[in-house]
Amino acid sequence: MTEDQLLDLLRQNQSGFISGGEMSHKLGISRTAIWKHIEHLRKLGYEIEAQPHQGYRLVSIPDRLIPEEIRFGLNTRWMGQKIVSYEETASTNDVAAKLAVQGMPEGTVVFAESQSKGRGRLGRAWVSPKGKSILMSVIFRPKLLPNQASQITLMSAVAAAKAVEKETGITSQIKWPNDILIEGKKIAGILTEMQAETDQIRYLIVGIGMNVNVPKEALPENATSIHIETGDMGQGTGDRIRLAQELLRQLERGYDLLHDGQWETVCQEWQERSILTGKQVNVRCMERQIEGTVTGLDPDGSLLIRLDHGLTERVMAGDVVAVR
Ligand code: BT5
Repeated sequence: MTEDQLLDLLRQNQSGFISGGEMSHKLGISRTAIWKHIEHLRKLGYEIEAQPHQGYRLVSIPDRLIPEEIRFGLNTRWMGQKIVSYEETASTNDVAAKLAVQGMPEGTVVFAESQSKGRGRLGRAWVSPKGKSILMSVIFRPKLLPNQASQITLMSAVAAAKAVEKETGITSQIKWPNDILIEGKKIAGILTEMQAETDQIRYLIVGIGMNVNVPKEALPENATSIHIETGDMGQGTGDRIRLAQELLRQLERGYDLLHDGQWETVCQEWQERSILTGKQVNVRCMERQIEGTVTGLDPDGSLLIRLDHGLTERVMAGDVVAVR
């Protein structure tokens, strides 16, 4: 894409200026076309200085999850080949579902700077002040049975935890099924939604909300953000972008593992981070409360709970309401 190439030229010459003539020659487009692209990039939030007789210089990039920035240095094979981004939308999961119905491929990603109806499970709200979080949804078309879909949620939880670890050095934990925690406080949540027939998943959307630069006062109790945890990190332009890119790389890796039949590897990475394994828990599952000790994960992604009288129960979905 010409605009990406133009941005690359600006990036390569960031310490000085590059003339309109040189860019026009290298990209094979007119100087007027160059100027139009520069104007478009400025509208996206790129600060580009222009000097007569010298040309253009990239001063700063926008702190926005836009395709131009996510694509740069992403290095994935199939994840994020198509990226759509919004300043505001109701819910990125809804946009992704619409795109999936229209036939968009696996790995299509939707980002938003804010959501007017961001949601968690069971109609709960997801809070996100504008431009401070990662709000994204990914389209998958897994060759799994609908009752194995939680494998994807758990894989995504591992991906989110690993991305946080890699980019910030902070250890995070996973609370089944979909919470990522730092020191017991929620930093990210995952909402998996799908369209399926009895024996086939048509598409599955993984929505991830991650608090990056969100201040404490904008979050519910028991929540935290990368900025709160690290103090200095998460401030600068680019951190959300780097985190989002790592998240996409980890999702690609995890999904490939599942695709290659390596659930055991994903499961092990999950167990290493699970705060529930070995704990006495109380799980609310539909109308029931189940109490017992968490022993691990079933290959379909269910939580295995050994009840006090010795039998093991598999819990497909629910909320852990108490941990001891
Ligand atoms: C979740 O639900 O944790 C899944 C959240 C998924 C959000 C993403 S954002 C992109 C995509 N588009 C959407 O519309 N959704 C997805 P659940 O386990 O039900 O947790 C919801 C609960 O987490 C709420 O009831 C609050 O208590 C808490 N919560 C809300 N906003 C939060 C935040 N920013 N950080 C931490 N906790 C939050």
